[in-house]
Amino acid sequence: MAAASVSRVAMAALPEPVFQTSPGTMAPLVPNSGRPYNPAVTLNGWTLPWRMNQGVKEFHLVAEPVVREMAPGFKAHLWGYNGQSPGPTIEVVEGDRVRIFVTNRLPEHTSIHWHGQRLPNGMDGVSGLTQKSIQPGKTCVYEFVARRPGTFMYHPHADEMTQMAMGMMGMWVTHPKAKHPMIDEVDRDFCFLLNAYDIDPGSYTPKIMTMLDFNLWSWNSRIFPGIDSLNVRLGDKVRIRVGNLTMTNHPMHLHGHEFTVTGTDGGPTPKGSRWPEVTADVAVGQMRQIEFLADEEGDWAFHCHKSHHTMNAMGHAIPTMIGVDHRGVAKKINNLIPDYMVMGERGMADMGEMEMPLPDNTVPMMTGEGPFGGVEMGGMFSVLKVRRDQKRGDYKDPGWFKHPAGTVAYEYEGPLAEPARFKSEGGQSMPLASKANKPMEVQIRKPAGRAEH
Ligand SMILES: [Cu+2]
Repeated sequence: MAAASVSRVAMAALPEPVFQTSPGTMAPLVPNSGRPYNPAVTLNGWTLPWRMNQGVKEFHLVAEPVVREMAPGFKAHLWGYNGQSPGPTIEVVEGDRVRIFVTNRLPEHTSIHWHGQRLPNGMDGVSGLTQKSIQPGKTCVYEFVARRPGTFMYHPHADEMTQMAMGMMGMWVTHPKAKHPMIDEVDRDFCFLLNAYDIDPGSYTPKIMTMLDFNLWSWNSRIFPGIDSLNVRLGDKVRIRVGNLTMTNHPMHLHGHEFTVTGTDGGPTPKGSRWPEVTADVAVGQMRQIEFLADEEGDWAFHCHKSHHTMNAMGHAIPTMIGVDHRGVAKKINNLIPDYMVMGERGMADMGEMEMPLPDNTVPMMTGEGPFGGVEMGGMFSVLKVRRDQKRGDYKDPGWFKHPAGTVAYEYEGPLAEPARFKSEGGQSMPLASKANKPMEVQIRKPAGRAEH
């Protein structure tokens, strides 16, 4: 009866676009039409609902300017799809015929390339090469069969530098239609994209000309502590699909478990080719799908291993001040600039605690409060939470791990012996050349030519 009440005109029209305003992780979208599958969960994202039209899955993507909350208190003016950057994940089943309507509400033309898909050449989305670009206000239709299962991405192939620097991208998961010899069934299936922005503290719009020196390293346009944790049940088999659309590679590192790379955007990897890892490098334009058994309870860090990528906005042209005593100097500067703070003479950890006044729209460089104090992280960092009592299919944050008694690193309070190395002579396997043993004096010549010691 419900179907009969929908007019032919309505069925012939575009599927109504669905928009998402929340930056939270949406519950998995359980399919209510088409072939069944075990849905994926997009970290701080969502899956786009579809309409079945005579056996074809129809989606409607709207390319448009969006406001993305990258972390609480920090909003960025980006471009994306259907209210968010990245756009929604598209989930289909191997063999599905898919029709995607793409409406352009940007101030310039665009197109969408379906990264990694087998499709007719004219559906590949390369502006100028395989299609006319989609002009502002126009809608373009893409249609193809999702021929092989796997994880793919989508992004513009028109003024790509601008549009990707502004956040236009999304994920695509094609689930296998039947049991697949190289694709295991899993209990949890997460996906997210690695992306990066250059947004000056206090401003809202990314600098699109930046090539390498980005200041915000994000997962699905979120930065720590804005990235949701990955919450699983003890004993779950977990899959994480990570695509990289930044300008550099990201070695993704998981604590406490070993994983294997079970797929790339080229498809599932043969089982005989898999070996255990704790870090997998995801190069630019690549997807890596990792799998592991979550068999250790706890709050396990999961992050990019490039230490500058687990930081938020900072200047890089700051000299190293470790070991420099600022006392006295700071006092003099304070007389001139009352808000002046000494930075970095003991390392940069002080930055995590300091209450330095920040511009209105930004986040501290290193931040995050854990159960034991400051986490001193930012950017590409999250936590895998493995819990015995997490319910099947429950993705809610269970809070901090309650460590069994006697399993947390503790302070040694006994007497400290003098380190043996202070007493030994040398310690090198070969003696130093005699001249290197002499104390050295360094002459510093100032530009004026006056020599000082
Ligand atoms: Cu990185």
